[in-house]
Amino acid sequence: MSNYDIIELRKASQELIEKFTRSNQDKEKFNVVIVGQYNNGKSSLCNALMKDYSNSRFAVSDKRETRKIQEETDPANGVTYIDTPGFDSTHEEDTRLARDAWIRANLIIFVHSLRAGELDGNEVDTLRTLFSVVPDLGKRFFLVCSKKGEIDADNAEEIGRKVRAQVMDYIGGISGYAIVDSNDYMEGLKDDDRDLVIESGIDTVYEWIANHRSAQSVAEKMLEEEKNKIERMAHRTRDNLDKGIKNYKRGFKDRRMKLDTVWTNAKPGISKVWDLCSGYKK
Ligand SMILES: Nc1nc2c(ncn2[C@@H]2O[C@H](COP(=O)(O)OP(=O)(O)OP(=O)(O)O)[C@@H](O)[C@H]2O)c(=O)[nH]1
Ligand SMILES: [Mg+2]
Repeated sequence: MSNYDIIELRKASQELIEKFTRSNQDKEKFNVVIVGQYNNGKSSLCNALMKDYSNSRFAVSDKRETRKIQEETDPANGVTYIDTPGFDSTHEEDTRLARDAWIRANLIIFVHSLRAGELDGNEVDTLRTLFSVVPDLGKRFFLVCSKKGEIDADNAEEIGRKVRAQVMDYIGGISGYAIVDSNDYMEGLKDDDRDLVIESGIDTVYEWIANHRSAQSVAEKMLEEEKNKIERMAHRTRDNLDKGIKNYKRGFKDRRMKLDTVWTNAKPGISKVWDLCSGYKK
């Protein structure tokens, strides 16, 4: 019992230390991970949030563009935006890379293009996986419906409502939602057009990030859960050891008492034999 417990405990503690060392690399960072189907406007959103009017810090293109994780920290607020490759079932390596980034997230922004209508199968699969992997997903999840300027306003509201309901179905509650247009936002900033900036909806995303700066990262949350598991394991092992020692002591006392009884019973006989032997010797 105890040997097995101790080996398991040592293994679990070692794994915890390794994970802690890895997650510690992000200790000073506040990571906002941008997730979504390719071409839905993830990199454009990152540029908008960085106020990069040249729209070039994160590469933007009409073809499948972001192939590896890119991260940039905004010196204005210390937020690091992590742009991930767009997922789909034919690019498994990209999907794996994107998932590596999830673990580092404090907050997750899921980008869906209004032009695509409702969520497709890949997006649904991703939401389901996110939900199964990321603790407290709803609390750190923001849904962005992008490319607002590309369809008429009523239609945008209608699609947005449906997509939001779909997301809620798959992951439960979500923490924030906005219909945005990153291009309009950058345009508005460049031209000093305050109305366009407000209409673009990007300020809602900023505010949400600012209001959630105390969010623990996924890695930290996972470590905390594992630490609690190991603590419970350690308590169980200690209790088992205590029980073992108690049983051993009780057994020792029983054996001692048995020996005393044997000795008491055998003593007269032994004395007799001793006396006989002594007589014989004389
Ligand atoms: N009108 C409009 N176009 C947008 C918006 N966001 C992105 N686009 C356009 O959509 C295309 C794809 O944008 P990206 O930002 O590169 O999309 P992505 O999700 O990063 O794509 P991948 O890196 O391939 O996964 C580009 O032509 C952008 O200019 C938006 O909010 N409004
Ligand atoms: Mg991209």
